[in-house]
Amino acid sequence: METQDNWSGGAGDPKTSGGAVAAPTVQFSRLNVNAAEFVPSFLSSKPSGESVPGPAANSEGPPSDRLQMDVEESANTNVPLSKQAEVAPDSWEDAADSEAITPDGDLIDEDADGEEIVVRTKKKPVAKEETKSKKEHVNVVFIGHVDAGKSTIGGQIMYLTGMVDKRTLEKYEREAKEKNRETWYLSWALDTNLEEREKGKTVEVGRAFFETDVKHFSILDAPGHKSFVPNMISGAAQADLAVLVISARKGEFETGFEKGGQTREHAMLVKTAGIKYLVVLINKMDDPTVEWSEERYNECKDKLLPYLKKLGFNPAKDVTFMPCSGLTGAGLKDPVEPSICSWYIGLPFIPFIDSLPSWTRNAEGPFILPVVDKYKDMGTVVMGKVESGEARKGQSLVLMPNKTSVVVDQLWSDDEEVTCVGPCENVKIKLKGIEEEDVSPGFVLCDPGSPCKMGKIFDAQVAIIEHKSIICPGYSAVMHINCGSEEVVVKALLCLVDKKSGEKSKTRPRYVKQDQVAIMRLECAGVVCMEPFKEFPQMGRFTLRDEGKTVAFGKVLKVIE
Ligand SMILES: Nc1nc2c(ncn2[C@@H]2O[C@H](COP(=O)(O)OP(=O)(O)OP(=O)(O)O)[C@@H](O)[C@H]2O)c(=O)[nH]1
Ligand SMILES: [Mg+2]
Repeated sequence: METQDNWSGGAGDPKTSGGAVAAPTVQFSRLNVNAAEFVPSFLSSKPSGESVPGPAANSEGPPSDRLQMDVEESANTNVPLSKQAEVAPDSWEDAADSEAITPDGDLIDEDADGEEIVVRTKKKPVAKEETKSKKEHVNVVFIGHVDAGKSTIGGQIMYLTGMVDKRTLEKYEREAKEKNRETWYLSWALDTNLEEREKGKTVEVGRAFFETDVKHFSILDAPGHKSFVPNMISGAAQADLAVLVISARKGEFETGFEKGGQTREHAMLVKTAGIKYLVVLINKMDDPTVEWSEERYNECKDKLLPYLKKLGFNPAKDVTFMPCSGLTGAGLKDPVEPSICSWYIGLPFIPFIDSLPSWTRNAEGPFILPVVDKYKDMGTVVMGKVESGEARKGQSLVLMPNKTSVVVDQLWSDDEEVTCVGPCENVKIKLKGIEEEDVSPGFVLCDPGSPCKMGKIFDAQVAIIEHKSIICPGYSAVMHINCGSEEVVVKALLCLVDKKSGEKSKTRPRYVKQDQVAIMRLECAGVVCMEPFKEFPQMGRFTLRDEGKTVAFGKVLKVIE
């Protein structure tokens, strides 16, 4: 019997702590309550009895029907997962940074390996008749190799939770058919531009949201194609939870996981982005080459696990595997029919992510919003995920690194207009006092009382993961830090760090190579918003990419100037 292999094996509602028999109720958003079950024509014309009956294959009522999950068999979570994660062995970065040596021989106190965000000044202006989102916000990024089914799963979830109605899907299906891409119609809910629909490939991170009784989930649908990894990185930078989508179809799992496939790079990039929890959806289980085979599921799982472990994910606590079909919807909202799949008894995907414990929300800290994107709409609108603090209509903020003073004119949390936004929310903010041309992704909207740090030259601990030749001073690459990117040059190599013991070499290395960790001084082409990792992990970790490949990842130890 395959149970949900989740962290600590329990998927019980963390809020019902200690309760051995927790039965949380998940209520979906009441949008489109009347949406009828939609069965695409190309699926309904298939011979019956097959495992491909249409999106809401396993739901008996309309998509937004009340969903009740009895988690009795897996509700043994007595320790909050967030606590468990704290004690989980972490990646190289925690082991190898206890003391960093500056070129002057100074010791940088780097012994705090926690991921806690430093709380600075308290600031909470009072506003009357405030409108703000009341639910807990969770940002979920879908990652994985090209064509694994990320957008299809995203679209299916939108349908199952009543966010996309039957008529829209029928329209997508008709239009997709005209483009000879009929099986792609579900992905159209997230692949919205022409190029994406014509080629059947996501280019920009798609955004959508759905709600349950207690949580508001933002979907970030990342592109799988290797040309768009930079977009994927900015999606990962905004996420709290990553969902690695794997195609179980014969040949596809192999291509996606072999060298060159994006499965490995994506998993590594979300780990580098600081995401601690991973749900691995083994998708396309309905495919004729799979037919819900437990053997194939286990094969995929067993091959992936050692790699995920190597990245620093603890299989017992940080990773949960589950089978599904994005195309039919099986395993997403409702349990898969036992006649189709009798061996998996864990929770389906949506109830499972709904049952996860809360993510840290730092509402008290200063406002910080790294800008992911911007556009013009009768003013300058910036988009991104609030990392900490709150912002209200009329509030004065500063946009770093240019220190431009701006005033909040209008705010949206996902698509809903509000007067106040808070941590973890995916927001749009219209600003007064700045032109759209003067904002770039990677800028950070801050509280004027405690703006984020910025710099051009900094020391960092860098792990080289893939590079054929040696890296010497003068080497340049593109650094992706939070939502921005900038060209950087290695100014000096300061010391090597032993990966196991964390010990630093007494002499300066002449070069570094693959699989080594070094402390180096880097210089950016322009001024970049960054914070020492120790003080604000989300703004202190970065990736170096060169010639379309992720070469290294690192963390900022000290901003020099
Ligand atoms: N049989 C089957 N096909 C699926 C399933 N999920 C997705 N597909 C098909 O796989 C193809 C790719 O799906 P997408 O959702 O566009 O894949 P993606 O991961 O978003 O791809 P990129 O955005 O290019 O990275 C489409 O033809 C889908 O119909 C599934 O569960 N079963
Ligand atoms: Mg896609």
